[in-house]
Amino acid sequence: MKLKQLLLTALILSFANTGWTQNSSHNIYPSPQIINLGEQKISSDVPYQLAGNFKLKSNSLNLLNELFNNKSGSKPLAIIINPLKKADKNLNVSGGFTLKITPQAIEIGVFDNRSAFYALQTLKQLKKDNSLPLVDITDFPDVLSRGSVEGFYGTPWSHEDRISQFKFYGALKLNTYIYGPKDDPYHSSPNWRKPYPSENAKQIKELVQEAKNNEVDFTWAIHPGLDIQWNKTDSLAILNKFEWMYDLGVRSFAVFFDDISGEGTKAEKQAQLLNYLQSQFVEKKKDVLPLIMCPTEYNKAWSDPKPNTYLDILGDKLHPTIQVMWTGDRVIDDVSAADLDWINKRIKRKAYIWWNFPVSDYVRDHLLMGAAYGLDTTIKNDLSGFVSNPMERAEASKLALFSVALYSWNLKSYEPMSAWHAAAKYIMPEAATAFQLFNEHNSDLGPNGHRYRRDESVIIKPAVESFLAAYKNGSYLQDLATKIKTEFEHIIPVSKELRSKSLNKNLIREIDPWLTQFNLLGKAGLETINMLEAKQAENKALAWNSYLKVEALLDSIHLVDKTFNQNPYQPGVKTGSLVLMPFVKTIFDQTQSYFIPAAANFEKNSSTALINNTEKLKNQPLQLSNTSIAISPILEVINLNSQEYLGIHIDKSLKAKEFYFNLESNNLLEGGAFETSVDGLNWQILNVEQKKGKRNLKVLADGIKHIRYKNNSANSKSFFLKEFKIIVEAENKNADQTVYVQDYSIATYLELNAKDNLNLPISLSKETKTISLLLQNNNKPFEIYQISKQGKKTQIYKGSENYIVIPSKQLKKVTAIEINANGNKDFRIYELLKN
Ligand code: 14T
Repeated sequence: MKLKQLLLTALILSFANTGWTQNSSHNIYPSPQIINLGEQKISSDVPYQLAGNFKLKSNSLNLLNELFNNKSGSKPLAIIINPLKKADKNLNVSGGFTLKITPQAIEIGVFDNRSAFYALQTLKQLKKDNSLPLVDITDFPDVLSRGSVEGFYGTPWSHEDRISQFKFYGALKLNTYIYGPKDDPYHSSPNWRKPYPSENAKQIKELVQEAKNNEVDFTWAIHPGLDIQWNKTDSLAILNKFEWMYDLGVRSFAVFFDDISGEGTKAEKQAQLLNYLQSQFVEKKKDVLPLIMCPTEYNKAWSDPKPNTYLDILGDKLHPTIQVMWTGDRVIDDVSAADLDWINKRIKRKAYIWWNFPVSDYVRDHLLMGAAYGLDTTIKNDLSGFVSNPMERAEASKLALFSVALYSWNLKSYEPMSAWHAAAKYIMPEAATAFQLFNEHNSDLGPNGHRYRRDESVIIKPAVESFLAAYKNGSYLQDLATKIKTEFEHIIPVSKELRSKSLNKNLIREIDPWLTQFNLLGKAGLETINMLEAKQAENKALAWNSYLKVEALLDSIHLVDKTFNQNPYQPGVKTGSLVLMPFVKTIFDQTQSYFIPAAANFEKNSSTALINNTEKLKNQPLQLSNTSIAISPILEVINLNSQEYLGIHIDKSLKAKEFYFNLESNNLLEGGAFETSVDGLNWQILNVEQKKGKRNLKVLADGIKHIRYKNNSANSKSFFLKEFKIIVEAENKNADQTVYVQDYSIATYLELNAKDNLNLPISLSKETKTISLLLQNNNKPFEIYQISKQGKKTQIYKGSENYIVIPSKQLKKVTAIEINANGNKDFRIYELLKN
């Protein structure tokens, strides 16, 4: 009856306070389950007097002391804290509480110290200008374990990062942190059997303490599956390691079996080990939380669907209190009710969600600052935990973790967009609007092997799309151009504003290369619109100057991409990659034909592509540069079945020079081979000597346009794709450079270098009315002369413009023109046109 009543109240209240009224009436994050906010306020600028039957721990007391003063004289406010009496099972969970502020007192009902801590965190958020509103709150988490799993590949978070996370979690009622960075050798192979060196041990001890201060359960995970032996020695090795961790204060443990192959993957053995740890460790210690395990088949796509296989075995054999992690239908996926239904039946318990967002270890050139959407809001009874695997950039990850806090505490009230906006304000109150704009254009991941994408630039996207569609059909939509221009104008100052105003210097350091890139994108975008406007006004010279500026900005963007964040996986710095960058590049490419009408269509026609005949790898992106083509590396083991292959086709304009591979394998060439082809039909075995699947070949035969690795054996072959790269150069590199000046392309140009004078042979027909020169001279003066048949040299131009038109009647019996750049090294001649 009580429960029913409560639910009814909740229902009524949630109707009474729906949508904006509720959101605007309070700013409590996460949103309380039941809140009744009064109009009246009381002062918090008073001392407090504790009463009731619950003894607060020091972390809660500290919080309380922060909230009130200890001035003598004013009348103290009674804070009455008692254990909850209600028999409501929702409320009687760790962290559940009631909080009532009346003019006389603050009454708090708690289940545990975490409840009190959370009630006080709520008070802290309610407090404004030294006053508290009258309020009646009943609050409890929908999901028992909420937080993060530091489970990514790449540089683990720093000590400082983690401390900062725990404070953030405490304030947002997140209670879980699972330690499992893939690149900590003491978490995984080779050192999982060994104790931490003393310096690390000391830090872990501190972390456990700081987690505790914030009511965060610090879970330490071990990843033994790469080389575990299923014997007594290794069971004891784990037990010992847990003992050491226990001595450092750890009271929660996990065992991860993800991303392994071979012996370690056996369900029975894994279950046996976990049950052993359950009986020999958890049950003996008595103060350790339920074990968590990450299965090898941790998502639906990777699991054997047949009955009585891996997941069912875990379901049957694992001790019922052991929690089992799950990422969803795929490695990176949204969370759906149907999926939970499927997995819960197999593991015979509620799945513990490992949400692979905003982890970016497979798209390391992108920041994942988008909204956290795709989370089902009806599944609170179907999951035992919800943790997010974040980016290696800890501070930037807080943006998504804020939403994870809101979602996992109160599923029904979760609204991704308003949570995302609230997150920007919460994390960067000093410059929330600028931060929001940055986040809006740094959301998508770009094409990736997991096929996981996110919306990006959603507000401006329709304008950009309509504009481009119309533009391609020859019409110019002025209003949209103006709108897009405004967006770019807003983008330009964002990086400066964030850098100067943000109090979170670590956050700025993490995103710094992207801030640089974002600023350049803004400038490039603005200049792109300037170019379009000049073109509309039929001012070719002005348009050309903008074109040069866009080109220079794109060069800078390219340079930033090649200079910063040079990790070996997805090196570089991408921003606005879904909408804004493609807009700039499309207009830039298309505008070439405006300057050189004869070259009507300069759309990219490169046929460089990934070649393969497997379903699994067909979305693997290529990394292209002027000098190389590479298959984007893949972290996981790749299995090529018999006759399957993987390689690169090279466009005809490119010449393959060198080939690099690193597939980290000992038996690559047993039944498998590298093959090359000119036509894609006839293949030749490429003779390679490889060492541990690694090698580079300096000289490739002429004419090769395809290179692949093919499994010619009857069995499947497995390897890692660490590197598969071809060094290329333009086929016509040795051609006369002056041809670039009259090749109908402004993608190519001639640079004068230190040469002062350039002599360009030229012949004019009767139809030629003018000659135009498309140059770049950075506003430095230069001269142009004409050379007649008799060798007579006369000056026809002196000045410093970039775009020069000379009427042909000024040119008499010309055989050549000569350009004198006066030592200006950056002088470029893009094109000489005869009209
Ligand atoms: F255990 C898991 F639930 C899990 O997600 N494991 C890893 C995780 O450490 C990593 O951060 C995440 C995102 O890349 O995906 C898992 O690792 C993978 C998954 C792959 F599909 C590594 C390579 C893959 F190809």
